[in-house]
Amino acid sequence: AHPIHVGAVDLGASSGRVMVGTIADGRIELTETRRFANGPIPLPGPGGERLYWDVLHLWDEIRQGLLAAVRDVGPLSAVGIDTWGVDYGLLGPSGLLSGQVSAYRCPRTRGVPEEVFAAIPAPEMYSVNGLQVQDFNTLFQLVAESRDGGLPRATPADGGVVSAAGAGSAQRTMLLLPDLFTYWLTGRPVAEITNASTTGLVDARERAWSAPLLERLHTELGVDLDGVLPEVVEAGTVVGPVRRDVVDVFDPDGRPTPVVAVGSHDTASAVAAVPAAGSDFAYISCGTWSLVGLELDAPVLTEASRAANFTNELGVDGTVRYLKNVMGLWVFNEAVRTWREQGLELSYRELDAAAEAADPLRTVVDINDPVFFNPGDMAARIDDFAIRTGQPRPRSVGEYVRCIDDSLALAYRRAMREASELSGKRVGVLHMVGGGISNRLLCQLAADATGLKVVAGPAEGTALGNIVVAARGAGLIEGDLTALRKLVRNSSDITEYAPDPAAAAGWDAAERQLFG
Ligand code: LFR
Repeated sequence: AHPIHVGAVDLGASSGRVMVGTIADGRIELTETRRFANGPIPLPGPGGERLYWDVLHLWDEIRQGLLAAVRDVGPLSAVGIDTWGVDYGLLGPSGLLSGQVSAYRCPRTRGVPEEVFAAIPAPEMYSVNGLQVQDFNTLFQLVAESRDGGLPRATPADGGVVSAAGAGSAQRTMLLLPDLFTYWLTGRPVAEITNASTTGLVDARERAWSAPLLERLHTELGVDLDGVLPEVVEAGTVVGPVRRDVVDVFDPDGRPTPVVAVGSHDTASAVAAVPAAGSDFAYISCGTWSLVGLELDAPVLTEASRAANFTNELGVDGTVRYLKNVMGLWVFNEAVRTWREQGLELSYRELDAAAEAADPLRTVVDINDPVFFNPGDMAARIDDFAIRTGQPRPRSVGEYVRCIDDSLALAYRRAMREASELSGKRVGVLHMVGGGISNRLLCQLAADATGLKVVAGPAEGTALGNIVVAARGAGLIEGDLTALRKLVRNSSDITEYAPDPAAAAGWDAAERQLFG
């Protein structure tokens, strides 16, 4: 049989890439055809700084990457796109992008959740959408957007007439970023469910927009989303052929390549690629964020789950991703960025070696503390945290990195235990996927802190999860999630880490000291 080439566009908050997965002889070989930097761009705004994505640049990189794929590797039999969650573009009545695309760390949503919950109580909301509360959830962004005038606001008092020009929000279409790029490629607007589930507007049980929630948003907050949200599709749906006048990408028969709505939330693609054989696994998707959790058949919508801020995001093939956002390597990346600005040029390898040599658990912070959310000097914030909690400040770059790694592992330990308790699911093994697994110390610490065997790999989990779902959606391969995972496993470098039983007491003590 001829090898099958599948294009995967995978955009992260700090970098993007276009990959080709070549499927042959029961395994997938990856070729990267383009890699580029990404990051939020600050602009001055009313009351402070705003953060935006340069989507036109991203779009151009996607086009170049896909053209390079066909040119350098071969015709593509399918294409899938995934990005981080929650962010979106709005189309105007003619289908053109209207306005800029805000980045999820933009402070415009500060205070918005509180305002929303004053009108729609948080427990009521969680019982429907099962979503963790983060300022950046699309729902909160839309409230901020309508306040800024980007989404015309309908007040109940004026009967839904929203502006002098009469351009109501009904004339906007909201497309999450992967759906926006898919729209530009195919001309068809859809909302792929895994990413739609990060908006806060989806009924987690029904896997559809929640009509009652939309109604409440309209009547209580004047945010009218009637007609704004596109048709929901499950992951694996062929959205349509690529428009060759837009990007000349074609399959081996010379026909335009089908674009498949894959698990378009990057975390959904990463979880689809967890190379688990059984079902008693937990996972950590390690990138800018660490997403820590379990795969379930049904959402957990209990009050205890809400109080612990666990999320029920939706996965491929009817699954639920029951997980917690842990601040992740963002803190490390920002620390390194600051050190480089200060003239300190150290490679990741040197930094990891220095962390490995440092004393364990000397300084530990609550890595999920909001002080670590915004861009900036992380070492200074660690110092503040240490002083505030009566701990010694790190004395060297190695000690700072060790503090970040130890603190991440401690957060993994807590999230893992909570996920298991709240869902009632027993966990036997911990899979780690994503670029962060190149940090071997972090993998070992995750094993030690959780007491679980860690199976690390693949590093390119998101791209592989994208590729297998795209390939199956286009009818190129068959099989359930277990079969797809086997294909991923056959294609990946996997490293196992055994927990060190002697380490357990130290983690108990660190947790007690920090969290009581
Ligand atoms: C990871 C991720 C997380 C989401 C955050 C913001 O890249 O998609 O799952 O909570 O980014 O979208």
